[in-house]
Amino acid sequence: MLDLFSDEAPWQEPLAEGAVILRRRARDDAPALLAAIETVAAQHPFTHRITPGGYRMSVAMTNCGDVGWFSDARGYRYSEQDVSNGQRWPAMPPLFRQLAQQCAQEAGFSHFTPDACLINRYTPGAKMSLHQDKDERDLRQPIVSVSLGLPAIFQFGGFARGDATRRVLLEHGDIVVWGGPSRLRYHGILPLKPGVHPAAGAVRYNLTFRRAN
Ligand code: MD3
Ligand code: FE
Repeated sequence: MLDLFSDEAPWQEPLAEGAVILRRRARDDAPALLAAIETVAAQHPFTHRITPGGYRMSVAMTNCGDVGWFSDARGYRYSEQDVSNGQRWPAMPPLFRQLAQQCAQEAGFSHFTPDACLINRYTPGAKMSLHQDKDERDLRQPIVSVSLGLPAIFQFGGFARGDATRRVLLEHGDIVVWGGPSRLRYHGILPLKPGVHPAAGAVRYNLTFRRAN
């Protein structure tokens, strides 16, 4: 007999060629992921970077792994050091690497070994304008993104900035794997709505696992 009340998470939702949402895939790992974010942030606090155009980003960022992504007046790039203090980024927690690798595999990318994890923190009103991720050396490698805390409306478009966009709600525990042709799609996050999430508080976190070098 069909049990309508069974716990069926996680489930997969294909988005586009090479892109799939693993809904609630990180739900059970969320407490450990949030604790690991705290540990990373205790060593390398979240900061609001300045774009090459001179604007302060509304999203606060930190990193872990061999290299970290940031921007300043000189441009967008990966670096082995946090330029604000000259220190190396904290090592990527084994749970982070294992989860990203496992999810890439579930989405059909079997040799993904991330060397960078960008951690974004959104507070109400924070947003990320439409952009492409193309600072990584090998664009055949996917990006794995993990959403935690408050829900956000994710926008994804085509291969030119002006292409039509679709809106997708990303919620606590959702993981998206972006590879193949979808790797170069324009994407962004609409301004975060205020709220309080029981596990994360009044914020949204997004982890993106990347192969930068
Ligand atoms: C589609 N972060 O850090 S995650 C980013 O929620 C970024 O913080 C957003 O875009 C966030 O660069 C979106 C979903 C995502 C991540 C990487 C992608 C979608 C992507 C790379 C290519 C295409
Ligand atoms: Fe991005």
